[in-house]
Amino acid sequence: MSQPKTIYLKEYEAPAYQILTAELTFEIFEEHTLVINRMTVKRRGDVPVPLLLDGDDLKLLCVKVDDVKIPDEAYSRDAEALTIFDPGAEATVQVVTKIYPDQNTALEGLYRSGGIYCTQCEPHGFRRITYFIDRPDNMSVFTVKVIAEQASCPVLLSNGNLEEEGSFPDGRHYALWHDPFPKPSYLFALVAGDLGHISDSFTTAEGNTVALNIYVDKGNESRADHAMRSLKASMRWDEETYGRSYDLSVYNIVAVDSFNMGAMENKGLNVFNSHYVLADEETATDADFLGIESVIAHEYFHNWTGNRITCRDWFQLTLKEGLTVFRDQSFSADMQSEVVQRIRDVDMLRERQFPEDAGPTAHPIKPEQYIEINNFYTATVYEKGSEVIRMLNTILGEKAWRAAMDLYFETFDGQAVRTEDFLWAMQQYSPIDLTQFALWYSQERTPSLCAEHSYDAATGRLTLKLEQIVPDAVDGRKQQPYCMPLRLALLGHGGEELPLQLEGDTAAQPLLERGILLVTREEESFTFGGLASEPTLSLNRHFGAPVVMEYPQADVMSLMRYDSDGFVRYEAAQSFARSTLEAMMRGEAVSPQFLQSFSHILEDESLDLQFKAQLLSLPTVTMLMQAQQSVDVHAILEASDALKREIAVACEATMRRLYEGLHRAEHVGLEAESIGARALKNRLLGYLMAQQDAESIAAALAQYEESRTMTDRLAALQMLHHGAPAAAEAPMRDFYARYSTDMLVMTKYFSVIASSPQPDTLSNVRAAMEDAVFNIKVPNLVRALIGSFARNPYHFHAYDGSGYAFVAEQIIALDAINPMIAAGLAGAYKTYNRLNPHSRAQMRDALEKVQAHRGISKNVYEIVGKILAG
Ligand code: HT7
Ligand code: ZN
Repeated sequence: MSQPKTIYLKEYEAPAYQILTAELTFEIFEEHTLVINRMTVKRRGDVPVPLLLDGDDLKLLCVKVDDVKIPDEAYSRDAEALTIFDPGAEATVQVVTKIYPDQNTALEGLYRSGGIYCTQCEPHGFRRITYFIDRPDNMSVFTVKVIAEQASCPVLLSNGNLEEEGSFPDGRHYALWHDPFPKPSYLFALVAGDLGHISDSFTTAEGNTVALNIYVDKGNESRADHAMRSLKASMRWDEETYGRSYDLSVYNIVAVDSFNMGAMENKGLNVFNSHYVLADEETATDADFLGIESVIAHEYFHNWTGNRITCRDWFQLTLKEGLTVFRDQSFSADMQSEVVQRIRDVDMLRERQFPEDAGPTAHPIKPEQYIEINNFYTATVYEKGSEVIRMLNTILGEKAWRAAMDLYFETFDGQAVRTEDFLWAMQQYSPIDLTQFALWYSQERTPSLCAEHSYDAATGRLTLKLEQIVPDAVDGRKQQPYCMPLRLALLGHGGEELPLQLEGDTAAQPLLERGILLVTREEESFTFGGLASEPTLSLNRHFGAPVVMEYPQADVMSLMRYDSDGFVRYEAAQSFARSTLEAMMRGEAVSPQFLQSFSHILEDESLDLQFKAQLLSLPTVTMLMQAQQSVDVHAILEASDALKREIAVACEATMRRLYEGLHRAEHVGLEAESIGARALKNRLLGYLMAQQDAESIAAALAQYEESRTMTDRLAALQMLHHGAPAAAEAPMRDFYARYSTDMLVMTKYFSVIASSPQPDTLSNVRAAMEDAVFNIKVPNLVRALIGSFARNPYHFHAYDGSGYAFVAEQIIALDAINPMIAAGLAGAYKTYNRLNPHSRAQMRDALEKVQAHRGISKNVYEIVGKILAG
């Protein structure tokens, strides 16, 4: 392909025109859709300039200015835009385009999913519907008329409020929607089809009634109840926590099966991947239920952080995404257990974002350049973005945070703004100058914070030395030390928190009374006095700073047992397990202290069950890879499997007793205790199954057969298929027979197949691709089968290179169908630069085949190019 264009933040210019209003008529026919788009446009400056309207893959039928068809020489067209040379200072511009939703497999713009017409416009989908100033700093008031056949499309939806509906004598009907809030085109949405729905209502704090509707495929209505409950809880939470109420009289959600991501926050008409709407105990796991609660909340919270206040340009994406992830994480922490949620969020950050930050596609949460913006909906922009917001929240403290957020909402409501505007609002209430803090927006890669302490018994003083290791940027640029809040405590022998008596310049530490040190320099020391004996240091509590904490002196055994900060307890357990695995990789035996600490947790009856299940988990392969200079996946896998077996042998009797006690019929609900019981029980069964003994296999088979929840059934199925494939044959057949008509459940079946360590996994994946249920055009199925395989460390990294070659082959095939999904899959190769030489050479071969393929999309081009250059 020809060299794709790079877009730079520094080259930003406001558009020359604004589209004040857009009246759109969609005439939906079986084979195509006509889009009549009538815009009022206003030039910003005094001098005549061309009006540039973005367009992609459109068939243009007509252009009019002020209701008169314009001659060919008054405009020009290329693959990306329609340019009208001089429409005047104010004009009505009308364009008519013809589009083909059925042929749209990229799922951007207007497409058809399982018979339902729906749209996805963020970031650049609207230009695949009509010519428009398709950028977020152009905000317009939309009025939308949808016309379609009544029989096949009884439901016609768009943004805002329904103004009018009616029918025509030819069997067609229409609906007219008006959204009074000016919005960018990426928030536009349209849905048409034959859908069932559930309805409810919500009364806002201001006393307005909002109609709530969730549209789903007919027959699935009862599976939307949890989503509705989550929506109402989110609406109440945003009122109570941020004083933000909903602003239209209707909130519609539509679930579709083919969707590129989780969901989309279109104003008043969210479109969701059905995975994040549909759930019941028979078909959804506990993780699915939690995922629905969190994604429903996320999209709802965007109404204020994203829609009412939007981004000036796509470089500002974290302005809405980082902030909204922070808001949804806080909501989930309030709905569930705070520490369990924090551990989940940190796990996810370290599992997905840290490797991204360590690899060749690392970028700041606010990137400065891109080729394809779709490649920047990343864990960095979202999850690290949320951690940066969390640090601001920590620095300000709850009261000042709320005041600063109020100021942000009041000042920028109705505008398209930058991260600098957000930081301005924060600065007004911040106890510190945020200039250095702003580096978190412009620098990439994860810093390490190395801690060392010394205690002087004679003076009762402890000195803590901190050193920030800030890696260079991907392009070799030197980066500066950060300003970060470090939560800490000094613990006495019984785990009690001792007073923090900092000596020296305490004025520079305004957050100390809240147990927070501000770390700002590359190297610094802090001395604490008044300590009768040497305390245990508890550092980076609650994971308040998103860093790799290196503290070799940490007293992990005490921290695991006594720390009052649940996150540090978890961190100590993980760190002990990690050093044990590293020792095993060096050929050492498992230390008795590790096994003792493990059984101490196992037998602690005071622990919350979900938290206990987390404390008993081992670091993932991805986490262990991060600590290796030259990654050897197979050594990690061998050590991990061996440690699981050793733990199982050492703790077998206790594990069996606890398992039996937890495997009770009454544990079916969604309350924390039942979720915890399932989490712990399945963690224990996982260890027991590592022995591959008859008793454990029988227990897993019994669990599969008796299970009344998908959580238990799926856990048993996975353990059997991965650990005892012969015993798993009947359950696998049974599962397929039960659920083969349910696409969402089949994604679980495909994931089980693709994530197996068994030697026949690749051939099973190839066979599954031929299964009648599999459809390469449905992203959920691709992610479940091919995506799970690409994350399967045993087979993706197969010694003979077959895993790398298979995924490359799939990327090429998928790229012709859906470039966004293909580029997502290419992310699996991000470990390239850190692999051992043998694997690296195999990976290079696979990636070069992708790169050399003719007609590769710019999505895949950008990712693969960066990986190979890294
Ligand atoms: N704001 C949305 C991001 C998005 C997206 C969603 C669905 C399909 C394609 C998409 N491209 C970008 C989702 C969110 O963060 O809430
Ligand atoms: Zn979002």
